[in-house]
Amino acid sequence: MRQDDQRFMALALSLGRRGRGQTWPNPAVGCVIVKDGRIVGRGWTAPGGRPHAEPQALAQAGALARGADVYVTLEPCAHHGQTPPCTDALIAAQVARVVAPLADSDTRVSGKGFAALRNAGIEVVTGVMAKEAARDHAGFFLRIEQGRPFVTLKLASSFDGRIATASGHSQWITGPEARREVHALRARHDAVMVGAGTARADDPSLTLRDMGMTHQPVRIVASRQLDLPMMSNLARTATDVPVWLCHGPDADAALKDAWRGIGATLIECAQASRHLKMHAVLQALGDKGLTRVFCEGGGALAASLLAADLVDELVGFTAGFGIGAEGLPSLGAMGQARLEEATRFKLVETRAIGGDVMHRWVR
Ligand code: AOF
Ligand code: ZN
Repeated sequence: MRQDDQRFMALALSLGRRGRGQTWPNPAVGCVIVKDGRIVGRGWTAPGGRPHAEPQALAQAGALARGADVYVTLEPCAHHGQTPPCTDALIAAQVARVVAPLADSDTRVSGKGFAALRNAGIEVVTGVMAKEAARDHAGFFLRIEQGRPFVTLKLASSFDGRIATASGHSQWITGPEARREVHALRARHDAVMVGAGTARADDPSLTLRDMGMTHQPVRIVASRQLDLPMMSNLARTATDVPVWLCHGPDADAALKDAWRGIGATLIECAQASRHLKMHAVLQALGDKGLTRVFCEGGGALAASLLAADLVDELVGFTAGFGIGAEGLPSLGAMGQARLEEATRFKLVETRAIGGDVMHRWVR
C-alpha cells in the first residue's frame, strides 16, 4: 500500500455513492485514475448500471492512463455482459496498477477480474478501505448472496415513540428539515416501501421532491389483500413512477386487474396465516433486481420486518413533544417476550436536524 492509496480510494468511494439508488441490479462503483499524483480520470456506474465506472474514467484519462494507478471500489469485471469486460479496457489502456478494496461476489467476475489483470502484468492491490466498500456495496452483495435487498427502516416519531394521535393524525411529527433528509435518504435507495395501513391513512406519494433529482425510486406497498384506495396519490401517478404491489395468493382477481390496468406491477408473495411472509416479499424484490429498500413504516410492516430479523439499518427521527399512550406506537406487536430476543443494532450516527434528532443504527 502507498501513502495516498487511502485518500484516492476515499474519493473513488464518494464518486461511487453518487450512483446509489440508480444502478440496480448492478453495484454503484466509483473509479479514479491517478497519474504522477494528479487525478486524470473519474467515473461512476451510470444510471441503469451501465456503462461501468472504469471505461468512463478511462475515456477521461485518454492516453494519460498509460502507466497510471487506477482506484476502483470493486473488482473490475471480467465477463462479457451487455458491455465488454472492464479488465480488457484497463489492459488495453496499459495502466500500471489497480487498487480495489474487494473481490466481486458475482460468480461471473469473482477473482477472475483480479486474475486477468495480474496475468497481463498489472499490479493489483486489494484490501484498501475494504470495510467502507463492503458497507457501500452491502445491498449488491446481500442480493447476490442471500437473494434479498438491503433494508433500511426509517421511523419518525414523537419523543415517546408514537407515530400518530389516537385519531390517526400523523402529518408533521418532525419538521421540514427532517422531512428533507428523508427525501435525501429515499434518493439513495432503489425503492421506498410502506405497508397497506400507511398507504390508506396517509395517502403518500412517496416520490422525491425538490431535490434536483431526475430519478425516482420504485414505490412499493405491501398489502396482502390489495385493499388500497384507487383514488389515491399512488394510483394517480402509477404510470409516471413505478408502483409495485406485494400481495398474498388470495388477493381479489378484480382488484389485481384494476391495479394492473392503471400501470402497477403486481407481485404475488407467500403468506403465513393472515400476514405476508416478509422473507418471501424481500426475496421477490431481490428477484426483481432491487438491492436497497427504504421502508417507511407503518408500525405493522416495520414490526414484521424487525421480528423476521430482516432489517439492516435503522434511521430514527425523534421530535421534541409527547403524544401519550392513546397514540399509535411506531412498532406494532412483535410477539417478543424477552429483551434478549431482539437484534441489537449499533449506533453509528446522531445528528440534530432542524428541531429534531436523527439517529442511525446498523446491524
Ligand atoms: C465493474 N464496474 O461500474 C460495475 C460492475 O450486466 P453487466 O454486464 O453490466 O454486468 C453487471 C456485473 O458487473 C455486476 O453483477 C457486477 O459484478 C459488475 N458491476 N463492474 O467493473 C462497474 N457496476
Ligand atoms: Zn465492468
